Amino acid sequence: MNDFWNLFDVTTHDGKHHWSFNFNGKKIAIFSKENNSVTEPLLHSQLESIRNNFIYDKSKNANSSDLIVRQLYTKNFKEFDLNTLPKNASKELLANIKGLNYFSYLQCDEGHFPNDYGGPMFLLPGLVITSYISKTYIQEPFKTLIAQYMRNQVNSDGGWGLHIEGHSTMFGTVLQYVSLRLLGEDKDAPLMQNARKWILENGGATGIPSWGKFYLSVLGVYEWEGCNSVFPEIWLLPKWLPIHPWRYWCHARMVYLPMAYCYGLKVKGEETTLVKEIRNEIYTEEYNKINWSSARNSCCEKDVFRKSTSLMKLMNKLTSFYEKIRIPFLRKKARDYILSYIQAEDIHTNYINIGPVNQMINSICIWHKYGRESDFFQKHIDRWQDYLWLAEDGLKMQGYNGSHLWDVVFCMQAITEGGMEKYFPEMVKKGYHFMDKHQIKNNVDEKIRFFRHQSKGGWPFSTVFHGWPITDCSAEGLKTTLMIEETDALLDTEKTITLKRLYDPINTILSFQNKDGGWASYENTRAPKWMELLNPSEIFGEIMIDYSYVECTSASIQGLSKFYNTEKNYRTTEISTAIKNGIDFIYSQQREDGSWYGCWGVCFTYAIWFGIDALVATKDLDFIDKDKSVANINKACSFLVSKQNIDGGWGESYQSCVTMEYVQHESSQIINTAWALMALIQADFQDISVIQKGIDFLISKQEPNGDWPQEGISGVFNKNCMETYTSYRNVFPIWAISRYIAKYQKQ
Ligand code: LAN
Repeated sequence: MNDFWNLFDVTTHDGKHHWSFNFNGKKIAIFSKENNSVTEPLLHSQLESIRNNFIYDKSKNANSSDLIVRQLYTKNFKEFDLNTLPKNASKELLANIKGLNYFSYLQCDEGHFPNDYGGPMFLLPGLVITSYISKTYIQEPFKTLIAQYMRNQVNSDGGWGLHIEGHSTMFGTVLQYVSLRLLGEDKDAPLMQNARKWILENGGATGIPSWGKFYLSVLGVYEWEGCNSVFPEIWLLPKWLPIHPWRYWCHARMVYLPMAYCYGLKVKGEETTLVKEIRNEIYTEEYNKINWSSARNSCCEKDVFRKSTSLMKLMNKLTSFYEKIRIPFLRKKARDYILSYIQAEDIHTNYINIGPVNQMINSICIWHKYGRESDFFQKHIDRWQDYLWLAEDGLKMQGYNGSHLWDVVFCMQAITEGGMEKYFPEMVKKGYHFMDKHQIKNNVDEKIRFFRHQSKGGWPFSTVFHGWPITDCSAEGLKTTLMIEETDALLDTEKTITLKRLYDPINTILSFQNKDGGWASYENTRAPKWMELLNPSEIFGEIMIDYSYVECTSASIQGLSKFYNTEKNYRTTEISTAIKNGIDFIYSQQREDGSWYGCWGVCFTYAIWFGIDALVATKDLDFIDKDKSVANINKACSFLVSKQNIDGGWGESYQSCVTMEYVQHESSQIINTAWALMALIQADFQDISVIQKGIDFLISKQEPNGDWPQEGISGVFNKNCMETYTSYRNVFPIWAISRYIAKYQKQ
């Protein structure tokens, strides 16, 4: 551990985390709402020293361990007083108490667990480019810490991947290269020379995927003519057309929305000397000689995940033809509409926006329309910090504004399943309070005009301020509330999430169900699957519509069935029909070999845990075909057992997500092991030795203070991009052991 980081202080406020640190006795406030700037200019030598304290060796593990926040939060760490436990306490109970005692220190006063939610490498460049064109200069020491993160995450071949563990791609490499240049890096520094070599040897920046072409065009180091059209008028098409964007997956919709604004106006920053220099550094030919229209469809082989389809090519031809004859009146109408949409999203999300990509592109639009000094733009800048996170590898941008609610609901379930609330009642109180505060209380304004699903009663992934409800977060919220209320961790007067407030999530969850019986992520599926043929991104799979997912469906079924078993007087018939159809969807997604493919975690072990939990939770309901469920559960167990390693653990590589076939990790992984165990224990798997070996593996990996080490990356989106879930290394081993204790060691 690094003493330097002891100089940092963290305070949390309003569900957000603020950082400040002392340097040589000077208090330097960073990311603080009250004071968004550095109080004293830093000397070159001080910056050098900061940089030296953030040297990270990626070759051991690309995933940093979130040491800074953990070191800060455990400053006054004390071991749990084991004398308060029964003399014959099992080793599993002791491990769990140790694990929870450590984890309790990571819970902040608001009840959540601030942690690193990084992973993707294409987010921070969005911030650097936006700040550059809008002349929102990034102050020190942020600038140094951002550059340091990029430096730390370079691959050994000189390039950067789509995410921290990924192989080098044109997208990752050009974006980091350009960002580092904007942050002041010399083009002749060895890091930059290597990166440039990578870029030029792989065909140059004309081969950057379309999202990269977009960012480079806005910066002015690529020409808009070299981009396929993102024509704003698409928003004026009749809504019944399957290609109308209101039908897209909300993340795709909310990213292509501001992109269309920028494309329509060919938004571009000032042509500075640096911009002109970069133009001469990243291409294999002279900038002025590049054939932009042929560059439109070029994409570096190392980046391609989904090849452009014939339908997409046809569409591109039509839209580039339209671009030549575009009708000014329609363009203006579309642009005005898009702007009103962006501003509605700003209001709905308190300027946080649905994700890190639309936050930056919306900022560009708002800057372009209203200017740098405008209140609207300043409100955006205020929110940039919500996406930033500092760990021992530097300052990074997260995939979301945090995973607050998600961590809380899992932790609460991990505690209550094993009866651990009697040892950690305060943790449960704080967690429950967080869930209470962050349940979404109202629908958004102009819900129909802006195609928003109902929100009331749902739960978000992060905070109520973000406010987009998610199917499984809502269901986990409902289930967790009921689980906590069944324990005696709360006095009756503390049970503030009243039954009536649970009717709202029931309504919302029921309304989220798709025709195929499954649940998608944020909304219903709104367009046919063939829309995926029009996925323009090259690098992501399944982004066009919101599909039904095993994970979201399982969580929704579990939430509904928990409620169904508790309260029989509310929409009982609809709930049972929804559960039945949901289970049919789960059956339909199970592969011949008994497994399920995971879309949001790495990978099969994650989805099998969800699949089995849904089948077990419902198999005894009188409208479910018990024999079928049991047979399917057994098949899934056999699959899991066939993947267990000799050391008792399970380990899956993120390549499982990409290839859609189970790929063993080179070593057993704590998180995969915990998921596999939770599934097997829930399934009542008969060969206890399989389970015992897994539990022993988890315990053997636990560190003396109760933490577990950070291993490989464990989250994913759109099949190809990975995401770090730092709390998982604590929550899941604890939960697996809790489940074990509840099953085999009931006191
Ligand atoms: C997330 C994070 C949470 C995740 C779960 C709740 C775990 C999942 O069960 C449903 C899908 C959801 C909500 C999800 C969807 C995609 C997100 C929002 C992310 C993985 C976090 C980051 C990612 C987002 C799309 C990143 C930006 C990239 C784009 C392609 C726009």
